[in-house]
Amino acid sequence: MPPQRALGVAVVGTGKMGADHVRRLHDVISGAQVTAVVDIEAERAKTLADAIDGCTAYTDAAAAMAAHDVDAVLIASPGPAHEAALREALGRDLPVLCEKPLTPDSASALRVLEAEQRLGHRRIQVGFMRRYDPEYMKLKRLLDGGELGRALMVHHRHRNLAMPPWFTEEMLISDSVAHEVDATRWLLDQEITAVTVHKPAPSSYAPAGMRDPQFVLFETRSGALVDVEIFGHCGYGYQVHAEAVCERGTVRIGDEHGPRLSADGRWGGRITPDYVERFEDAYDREIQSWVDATRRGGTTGPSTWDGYAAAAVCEAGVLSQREGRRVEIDLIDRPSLYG
Ligand code: ISE
Repeated sequence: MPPQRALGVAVVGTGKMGADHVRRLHDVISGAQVTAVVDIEAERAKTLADAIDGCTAYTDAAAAMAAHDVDAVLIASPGPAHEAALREALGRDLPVLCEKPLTPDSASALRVLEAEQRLGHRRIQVGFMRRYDPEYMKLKRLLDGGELGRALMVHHRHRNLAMPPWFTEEMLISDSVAHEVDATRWLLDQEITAVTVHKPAPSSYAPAGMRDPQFVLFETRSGALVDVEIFGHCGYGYQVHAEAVCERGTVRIGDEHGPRLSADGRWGGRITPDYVERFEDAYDREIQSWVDATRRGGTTGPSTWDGYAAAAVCEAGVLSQREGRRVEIDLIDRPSLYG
């Protein structure tokens, strides 16, 4: 593709995230154009495509990827549909931004990893957008800078206002804690070796059949301990905090996101209702950097390896959640393609 031409992007899956990425690519991102939207619900795809000049609606991802005006693919369909779409894109050597999870389990993630290795170069960026959040980026820089010494522990808090009705207890790990899995691996620059899920007495507002909140403990290769409070139905807003405890100091992010107001003898601020608003600028940065790297002919950001490692940790987490025991994680050796 000539670098001066806008990158023609097919967005596969137009639910909450996919529709937001269509808007973002169309209104915010430079150097890209949405040329295809794909959804198994034809009407939904058509409504989105009709609002964008030069955009075609499809119900089949493979048909969209074969179109002459599609240079790259953004996959935002549900996790179980990712493997087929990823393999199709790799078969066509198309660059991909794949929303998390890469795939729902480590066996399917490994198949994708192997397909990309057969291709011989990286084509996939996984949508772990917290790596693009300004506060997370500052935390990463501080940890990498070394002035605080080694990180000994990290405390994560991940609270959602409420989950959609189809959200299961397993998804607290595979869909939500998946972010802390990636953030931990990235921030500490090492793999997670074991996971244990604890369940306190549930909130009386937890949906039937779901123990909510839960407390997850990761052990890492260097012996750091990392905990995650995951609360699916906290009822008051969306909050994501992280605090790294290092040898010579602690760093905490996520407490305030927005103006602090003082009035009527009180101070306070607003809590964002969901991740689309809380991480809006992270998503913008993530998609812009994918478009820029792709137009330069390269690949950036979290890789298929990161997607595989996260899938393996989440799988172990779900097992721990089910069986109430500590579960160790056994990754394959990291292939040379992924540094
Ligand atoms: C959702 O799928 C996300 O990816 C959000 O970032 C996360 O906070 C939420 O818990 C998940 O359900």
